[in-house]
Amino acid sequence: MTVGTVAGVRRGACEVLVDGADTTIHCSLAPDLAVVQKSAIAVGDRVELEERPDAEPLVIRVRPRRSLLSRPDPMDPGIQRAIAANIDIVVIVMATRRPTFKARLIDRIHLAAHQGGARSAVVINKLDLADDRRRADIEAQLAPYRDLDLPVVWTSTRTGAGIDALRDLLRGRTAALVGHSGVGKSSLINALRDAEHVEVGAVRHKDGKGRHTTTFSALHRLPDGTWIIDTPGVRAFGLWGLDRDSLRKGFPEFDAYPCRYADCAHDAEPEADCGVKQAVASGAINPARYDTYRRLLASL
Ligand SMILES: Nc1nc2c(ncn2[C@@H]2O[C@H](COP(=O)(O)OP(=O)(O)OP(=O)(O)O)[C@@H](O)[C@H]2O)c(=O)[nH]1
Ligand SMILES: [Mg+2]
Ligand SMILES: [Zn+2]
Repeated sequence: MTVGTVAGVRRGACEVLVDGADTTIHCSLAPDLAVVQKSAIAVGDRVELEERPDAEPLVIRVRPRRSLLSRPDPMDPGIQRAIAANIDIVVIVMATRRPTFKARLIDRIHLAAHQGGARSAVVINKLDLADDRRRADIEAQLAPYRDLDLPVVWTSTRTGAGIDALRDLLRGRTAALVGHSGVGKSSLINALRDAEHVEVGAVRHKDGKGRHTTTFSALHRLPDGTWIIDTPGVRAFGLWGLDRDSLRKGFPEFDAYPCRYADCAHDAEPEADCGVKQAVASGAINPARYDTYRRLLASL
């Protein structure tokens, strides 16, 4: 049987890197996979192929996944869209500026990674564009994530700063780079490979927003055996299958502050009854994290 790893997905088709091969081959999806392909097949999936004499190979089965990063389809939130499968670590990529740093996205992607069975790390790219004040401001916003033991790496693909540290962090693992358009995900892959391999696109001059240069996820292999999945920039990041329980697990720092009632939602309850609200008021819990928690709770 031929087995390989999905390196790219198109409508009704995908690119597969067959085990032991150096180049990908174009394959068609079996009809039962094609109809549900947004959730059924993703880059990183392990697939079984059926060779056909007069046609390209057919993907007949997707093997069970050990992890999956997914989100609701932005066009149709009732559909789960798989972003990357069988990943060890989700690298949440931000820029110091151009586009604007938004810590809130870290909460959401970290939660999605956790729900999907992967760890996460934060990369702050475009270090070269930040002065000392900007760096200190971002560092302060990163405090809650450092407390959660998320690795943080500052990088610049312009100066090469942090690239070796990132390579060390990812070595031997399968990673997916996720973040807003224009933060430099594809540029980081080029830097890690030490080659101009992936297309990158300039951010818009007037507002520093990305132009959505990468339109499909793609799997890249580094010389040291690390696998990296480049993904298209996200505008927002919805959470698939979020419930009260998984939300609670996403904010473990709240557990240190017991409330009067065990089922406290830390929302409309009076502050006198809510240890979490008191901890926010005293500064012991980061107010931005609490704000994200409340928004996510309201979205349930
Ligand atoms: N100053 C500076 N610019 C960078 C850095 N890294 C990337 N860029 C630039 O940022 C722009 C966007 O880079 P991309 O790598 O295309 O960003 P992306 O995250 O892949 O964007 P999408 O594919 O649209 O999601 C390009 O003009 C890059 O040259 C950096 O460390 N410093
Ligand atoms: Mg890109
Ligand atoms: Zn409470």
